[in-house]
Amino acid sequence: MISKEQIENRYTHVFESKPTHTVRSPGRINIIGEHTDYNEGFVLPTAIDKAIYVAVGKREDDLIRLYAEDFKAYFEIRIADIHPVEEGWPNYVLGVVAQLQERKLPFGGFNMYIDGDVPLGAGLSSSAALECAAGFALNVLFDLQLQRVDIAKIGQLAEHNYAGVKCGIMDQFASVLSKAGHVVKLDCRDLSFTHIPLELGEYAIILLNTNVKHSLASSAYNDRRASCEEGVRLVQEKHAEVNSLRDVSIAMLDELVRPVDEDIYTKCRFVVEENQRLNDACAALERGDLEEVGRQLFRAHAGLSKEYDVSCPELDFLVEYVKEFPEVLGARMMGGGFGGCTINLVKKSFQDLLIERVTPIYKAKFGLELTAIKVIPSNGTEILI
Ligand code: GAF
Repeated sequence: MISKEQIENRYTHVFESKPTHTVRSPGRINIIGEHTDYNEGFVLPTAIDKAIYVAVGKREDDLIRLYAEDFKAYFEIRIADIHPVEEGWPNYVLGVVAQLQERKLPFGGFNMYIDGDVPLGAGLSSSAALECAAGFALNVLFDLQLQRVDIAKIGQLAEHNYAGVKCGIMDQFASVLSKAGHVVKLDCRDLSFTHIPLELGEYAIILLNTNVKHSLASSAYNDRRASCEEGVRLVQEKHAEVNSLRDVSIAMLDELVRPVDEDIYTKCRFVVEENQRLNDACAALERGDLEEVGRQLFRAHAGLSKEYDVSCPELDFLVEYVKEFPEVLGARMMGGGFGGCTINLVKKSFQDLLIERVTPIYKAKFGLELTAIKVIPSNGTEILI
């Protein structure tokens, strides 16, 4: 946790004035349901106790001035000149601003100080957290009357247009609409959702961060999305009523996609089955059957690795390794893939021993540090008062 005072003091130091609002927007985990969001399926994420913090204040001119603590870097642009930039990190804010322009919302120049404790590139959605923190902060600063769902949608479009990733809405939605102690079961078709209590009893969720960052992750992500869309197009040739993989059955895929393209078939089948796994895991969670939730996590990983092909050797190793311990009910890679973290459902009394055992073995095998992260399901975006 970073305190409000700390963020405000840093803003004052950087911009030589006082901020008017400070906002915290969290990163997320996802229990199960990967690559389902952009296929109008379900996801089961929640916000975590690690967040991006921004402090904002109005300016008299038409400049946007940003400062990112992580990079010790300033960025400045005139509102009228907004475009995606080489530097990378400003795009998450500029993409949000471009959406405000697109919606013809009234806003002016501002300063924004950015800090946070979401590990970057770990698959915990630090970029979505920044988009939502920026959207939320500008909403209050300029009294734009946006709802939380609007802010999530704006963040998603910022990611599409300014970061080039055709992501679904899971990460932004989890950042703005989570509730402490709960997971969000979100229907990505109509954005209806319920908060389900995450009652883990003697178990806990820990993340094992591979510290692998795959440079081709965004293009591979967009490729997967394109495969799903092509699968839907093939099914639509016979079933015009189908809109997305949400409407597609395995029988339809067997008949209409498999004969045309085996790879697209495998990817689409994964998505259809992942939705089913999510619904099964949700039902198990609601009746307190954590063993079954764990089994679904292992199955999901097998699909993500062998069928959807978004894992990597480090993630596969970590999931395989924990299988030998009865204290670990389930594990899988989490998020878009190609690196980042595994999510593990582990007996609380065994967490530290697991970390102690796996860390040196992982280092010896891959020459990389393994970072264990204990997370607490937390509230979504908030203004710090
Ligand atoms: C990334 C994306 F941003 C999400 O929208 C989602 O598709 C996820 O990968 C995979 O489930 O985090």
